[in-house]
Amino acid sequence: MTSLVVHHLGVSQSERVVWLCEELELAYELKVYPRDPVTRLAPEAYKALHPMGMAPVITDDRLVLGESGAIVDYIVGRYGEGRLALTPEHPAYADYLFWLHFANGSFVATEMLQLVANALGVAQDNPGRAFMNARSARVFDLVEQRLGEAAYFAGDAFTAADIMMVFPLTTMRMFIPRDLAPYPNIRAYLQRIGERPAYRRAMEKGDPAMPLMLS
Ligand SMILES: N[C@@H](CCC(=O)N[C@@H](CS)C(=O)NCC(=O)O)C(=O)O
Repeated sequence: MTSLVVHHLGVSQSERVVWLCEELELAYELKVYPRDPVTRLAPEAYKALHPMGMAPVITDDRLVLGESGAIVDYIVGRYGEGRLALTPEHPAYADYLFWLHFANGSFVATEMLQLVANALGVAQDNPGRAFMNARSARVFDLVEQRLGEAAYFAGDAFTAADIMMVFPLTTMRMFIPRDLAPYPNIRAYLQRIGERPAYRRAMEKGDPAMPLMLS
């Protein structure tokens, strides 16, 4: 057993960390925190874990670490033994880095604009909507194109870049709906993801009541 503890907030991007640990078959401890039933935000016990009070958070001995990308890099680097990451010598290294960072740097960030606009009641004919919709369409078009070129984001092999990219393609659509009908490559990719035993195990452990947004 490692000293690694994954603190998973229900229906959130910390599902990635549970999934990563399952893919690597790590001996980790999972603590699940349901969202506050009224605010739908993280409960006080979760907020107390890290100064940012957001999911995901891991603890590892005396370390407390937040931020999805940092956590994924940490676990892959510390416990991956070379699995699920590409090194600078690999021909697809730049693709690996691009998608690993695109997931939160551009994809989640773009979709969050829509979430905030909806929460603020921004009118559908507000000119800002056209900007947001165009940016969101560019994201989905780019992802669709990539999945027409390669089975996984970094090429032939499943990597941590996929673990970062799947959350905005799946669970995030519960908060910001997006019809995947125009995106056959994304739909085929999500079917492949859904066949991974580690993905199934992670979702069953972290969010057993949550529908899997694989189509
Ligand atoms: N960039 C951060 C974003 C974290 C984030 O926004 N987490 C959401 C869950 S998807 C959260 O904690 N929401 C509940 C809250 O803010 O109380 C990361 O990737 O770790």
